Amino acid sequence: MKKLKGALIGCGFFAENHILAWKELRNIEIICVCDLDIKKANKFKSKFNILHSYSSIELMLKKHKIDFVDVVTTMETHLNIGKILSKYKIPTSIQKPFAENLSNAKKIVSLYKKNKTPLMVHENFRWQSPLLKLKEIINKEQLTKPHYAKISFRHANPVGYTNQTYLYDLKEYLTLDVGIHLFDLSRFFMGEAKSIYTVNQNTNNKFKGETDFISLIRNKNKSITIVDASISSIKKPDRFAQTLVNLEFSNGSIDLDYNYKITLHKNNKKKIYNGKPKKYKWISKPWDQIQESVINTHKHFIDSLINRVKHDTSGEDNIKSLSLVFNSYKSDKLRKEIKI
Ligand code: NAD
Ligand code: 89Y
Repeated sequence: MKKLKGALIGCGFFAENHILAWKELRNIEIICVCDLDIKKANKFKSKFNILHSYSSIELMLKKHKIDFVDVVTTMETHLNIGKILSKYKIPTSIQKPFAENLSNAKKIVSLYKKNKTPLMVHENFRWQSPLLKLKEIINKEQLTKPHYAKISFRHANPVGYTNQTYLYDLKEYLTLDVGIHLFDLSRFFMGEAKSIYTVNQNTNNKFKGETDFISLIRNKNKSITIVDASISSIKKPDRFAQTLVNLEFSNGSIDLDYNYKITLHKNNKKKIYNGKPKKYKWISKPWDQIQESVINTHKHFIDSLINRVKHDTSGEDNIKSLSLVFNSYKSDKLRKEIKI
């Protein structure tokens, strides 16, 4: 089978997970890497045995025939990068947060639409093994009519931000950085939202933005989701980077607890499952479930390209999660429930 040739843009902290995950897929070869800082691109090229490194995206695209691009840069760069890649009609996977405001996200989507080019947001939490397992059990056990969800990401492990120091200065921090994943999970399990009410808090003065938030979402199917997150939740063992979930339906309930333990309650019985991520040599705690999900997310990106179907987390789809994020900030600011 002919390998698809890809390029990776942005050789920073999280890109190491992206490249190691690409190496797990047999039908892929990442032939180029690009970073504005050529020293970083060169170092990345030698560390991961890549053929070419660049500091200019346009130059890279002019010199090579590239089937897809994986963008692992921060949100404020996405519109400019999207303008270039969509002009060259290169199918693109782009990291979250998709953009720093809704207007830029919509501009990126319309550029790709105009150029008939596939665009996926690398929204990886729904591709984590424990969450995929939850979804699989819900479908298999036919849990129906959801009425309640609680989706929680609380920890106090500095590793959740010390590698990403750009987060300290954001006026809007945790909802944009992590809430985006959790709102996407609410949509994944409970369907689309109708409104949101949020209270933000700052419990760590290293950060300009909120470090904790609680959101209440009314969903179109009349169910309610509570989403909460914190970087100041002290527990032993620490919970980073595990998303904990409780879901209730008309005929049962299911919980994803610490250490990937899943408990199903149905027909007056309790059944225990294990949602552990798969093991790979380069994956380790506490990032394991995030690292493994990068492989699953890449696979979804490539499979959808090959089968010419729209990605589950296409740019268009991600605007719905992003809209929850910005309406969440609006709700906290105005102290009122905001219609979506
Ligand atoms: P980083 O700052 O370490 O790396 C980004 C790199 O992109 C930098 O080296 C920068 O020079 C380069 N860059 C910026 N603009 C560029 C351009 N126009 N052309 C080429 N290179 C360019 O950032 P990071 O911590 O690796 O985060 C990248 C993204 O990944 C962020 O959006 C972050 O939120 C996301 N992230 C996602 C997860 C997840 O689980 N999905 C986890 C961590 C980080
Ligand atoms: O940036 C965040 C993300 O997207 O997943 C985990 C993280 O790296 C820190 O909480």
